[in-house]
Amino acid sequence: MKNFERTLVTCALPYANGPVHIGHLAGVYVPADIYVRYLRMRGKDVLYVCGSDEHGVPITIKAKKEGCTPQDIVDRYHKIIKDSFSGLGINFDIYSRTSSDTHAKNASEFFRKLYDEGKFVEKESEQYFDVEANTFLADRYIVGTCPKCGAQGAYGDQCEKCGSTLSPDELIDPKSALSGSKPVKKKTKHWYLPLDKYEPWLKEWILDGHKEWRTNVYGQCKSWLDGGLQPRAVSRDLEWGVPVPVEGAEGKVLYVWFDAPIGYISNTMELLPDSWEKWWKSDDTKLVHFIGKDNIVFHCIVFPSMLKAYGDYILPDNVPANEFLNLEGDKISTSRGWAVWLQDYLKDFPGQEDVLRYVLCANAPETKDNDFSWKDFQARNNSELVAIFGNFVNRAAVLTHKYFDGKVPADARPERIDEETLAQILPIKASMEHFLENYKFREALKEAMNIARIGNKYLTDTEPWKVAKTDMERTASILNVSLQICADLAIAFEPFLPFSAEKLRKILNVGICAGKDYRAGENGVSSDNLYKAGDGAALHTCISNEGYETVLSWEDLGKKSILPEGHRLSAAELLFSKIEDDVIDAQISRLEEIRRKMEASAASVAAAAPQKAECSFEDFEKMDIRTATVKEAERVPKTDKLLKLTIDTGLDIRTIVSGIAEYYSPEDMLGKQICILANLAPRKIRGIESKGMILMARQQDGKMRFITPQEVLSNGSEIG
Ligand code: B3M
Ligand code: ZN
Repeated sequence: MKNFERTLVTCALPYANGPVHIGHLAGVYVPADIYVRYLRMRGKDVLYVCGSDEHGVPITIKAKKEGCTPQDIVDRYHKIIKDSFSGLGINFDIYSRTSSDTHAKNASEFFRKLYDEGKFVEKESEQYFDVEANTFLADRYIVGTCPKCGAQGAYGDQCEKCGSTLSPDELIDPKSALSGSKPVKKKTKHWYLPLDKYEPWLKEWILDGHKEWRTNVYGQCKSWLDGGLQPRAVSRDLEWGVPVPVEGAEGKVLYVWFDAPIGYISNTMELLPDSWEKWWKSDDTKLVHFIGKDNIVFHCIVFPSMLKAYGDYILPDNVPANEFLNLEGDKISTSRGWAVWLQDYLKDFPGQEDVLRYVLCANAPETKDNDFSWKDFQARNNSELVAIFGNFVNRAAVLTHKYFDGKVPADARPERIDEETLAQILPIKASMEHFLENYKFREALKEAMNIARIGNKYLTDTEPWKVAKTDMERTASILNVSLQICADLAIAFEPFLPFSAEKLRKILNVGICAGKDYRAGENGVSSDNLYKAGDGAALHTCISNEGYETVLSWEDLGKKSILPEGHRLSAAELLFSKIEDDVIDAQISRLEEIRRKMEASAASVAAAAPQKAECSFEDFEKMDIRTATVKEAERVPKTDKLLKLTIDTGLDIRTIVSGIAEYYSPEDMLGKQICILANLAPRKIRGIESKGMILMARQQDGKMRFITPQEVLSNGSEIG
């Protein structure tokens, strides 16, 4: 393995069209944060870059819906997302945005260089155009019936109901989402990145060169590459985005998936205008992209091809993409509200940020989709964090205060069990390092938790509260060992549970070497100076150790006597608190409410009969639909279903036989105004000539109801 001098960690840029939820966190941000914190503890030079992805059609659609500008939308969500990340202890060195000037400049320059060097292919194609709105329609702007599941409101690129990937041409009865009109095909010109040309190189680079990538990532790349790559359009006919910097490209912008990954570079430039290049253009930099599985193709195939086309950029060393996290057994869906939003969590569980970090890492969908459930959340908190980790630390600290005045007692009378216990920790350190460096964060967390288990068991086995009655020297040793294990926990959990690790350090009265970061401003983690653009390549200490005599470091983990004899502790404090049933029940009932709504809407979509084949306006005009009034009504003898109705149609008085006796009695119909198809060819039913048909609506439960005008109209009024 190559020894890199520095590591550049990027996290997928969240779309600024909605807040961040637990799926995003488990997939991308929690693992990235653990990785960065760990590397920094090991003294590595790490830059941690993210920002909002502020272009793309969903943002413009949302703006239209809300009657505001796309800029209003991204301003709103950029702030929400940025604040909620920092609320969870995710402190990027920079969290900028793709609507920034730096980015517009950088992304255009990137495109322009490739354009000038002839790296694109120009192609004309036919695309849907909305004549009423006078604009080309991005795939997202075309809605229609899904050819796969029959759901209405499927988008030109995807059906959200069944998840199928679609192309606008496949939609049944396509309509413009802008005007509702039927779009027409029109010629337009775009620039394409000829991915096919990069295919041999990609095969060598990924399939031969990166066999160590996660199976899901490698597998997806392989299937794309085996399937053969096609040129990809890198421009769109849209107004919102980075304008295509080429003459004659009015009304065209860079495709969001072309500009967004360049955003990683732009944000680095913004933070470190003088030294950004060493992060992106030096072989000594290890580039790691944290993303969700739906972004694999863009980060493993498209963006690397762009970087390769440009030249002198480095390529990712790894792309540890996670699978998806489900919620209570169902796919997270932002449009349906089936999600747990970070901002809500932070409000509902103040002081319990780490519980979410813990549960999302413990259940991280690293190798397969995984599930988040509130019951599991509660169980992990109550029976792991509280009962094992918190309980151990609390017992050790409280007993030290009780028997030894809050000072680390001397290891006065060691026994074999002490050594055996402590000896288990050093191998844990090694295996945590192995797991963390190989992006296996769940396993690493399990190992950290094992330290707490070891501590808990040690106390249960040695029972210092009993020994203290007869043997203070032995009690001193037991607590000394226990406190060393507490210090191990403060080190091991720093990457995973930074808030609790900090609490624990306060109890133990120690600092920690948490490394350096590139945030501007003074030391410390006050949220105000986070994310500000840096004033040069200033390197800061993540955590201030001022005032501490003892400062822990990763290298101390598993060592004997991390805390020296006589070291004074601060007051004991509970690290975690129990989460009661009513708190969990409130979350569950919120979700049940959403589930009820989802099911109701799913049922209505499923039950609505599919639309019939298209008819022409002329077809429609042939039908003479009129208002009429029922003058007489009687059952047709020997039938269950038929009523014979005498009708005043305004044209004549006539007879219609109708199959509505199941739903209406003759009395129900008498005097009612109805709608009829007047010119239906006459038919004999049970020997009675029926002239016309009564218009009925068949509901989703199968029941029929006649159609009546909202107010009484004159009979014979034409409907159409
Ligand atoms: N905004 C997509 C997503 O959140 C996208 C990531 C861009 S990373 C350059 O799934
Ligand atoms: Zn569908």
